[in-house]
Amino acid sequence: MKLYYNPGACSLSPHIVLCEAGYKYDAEKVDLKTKKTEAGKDFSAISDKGAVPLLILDNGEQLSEGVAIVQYLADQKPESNLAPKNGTMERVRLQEWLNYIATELHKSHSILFGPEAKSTAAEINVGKIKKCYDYISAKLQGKKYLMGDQFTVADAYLFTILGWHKAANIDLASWPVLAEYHKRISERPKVQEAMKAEGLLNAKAA
Ligand SMILES: N[C@@H](CCC(=O)N[C@@H](CS)C(=O)NCC(=O)O)C(=O)O
Repeated sequence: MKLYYNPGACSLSPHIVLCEAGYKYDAEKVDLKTKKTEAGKDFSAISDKGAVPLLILDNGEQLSEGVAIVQYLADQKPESNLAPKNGTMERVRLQEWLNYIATELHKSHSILFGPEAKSTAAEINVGKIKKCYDYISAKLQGKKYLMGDQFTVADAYLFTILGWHKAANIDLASWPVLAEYHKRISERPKVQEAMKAEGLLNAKAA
């Protein structure tokens, strides 16, 4: 299995899941501006979306979309307890979180990384991100993880996106529940392993 990633980008979420579930995997860095991989390949020729994360399965099949990738990885290793069993209400609750993070939180950041970062639209999106922080913070009150006591793929995803607060010029300290949650997850050994593999541990966060 091989993960195409960019350090600290949304591909960190499946990278964490690969480590948490104990997969043996390869990883190749992609420069999202030049679309070149670290091995010098043209990433646009590999991925028709030109976006990370992209997972290449052992049979050569490609899997894109972070939310699909993390659930696939969790389901192949049910003993890792990274996702409740398919068909249960708990699984639907997990999907409810994954979809919220993807559509409301993750994508509100995209404009902040492009040429419109200083636009009014970007400012509006920062407001949306803050509203998401309010909502998630209230839901996380008194809980260790999004689904309760069990770390799941939704936490890998939320941790990754919360790591972008500086790019949104937001001080996470204004949401103490989120700041503690982010710190708690950052200390997990497998999260550290994924971050180290991406060269993030001694670098300044985005
Ligand atoms: N819908 C995709 C979005 C992936 C995405 O936005 N990837 C970003 C990095 S966080 C990317 O590769 N952007 C480069 C580009 O679109 O040119 C998913 O959720 O996996």
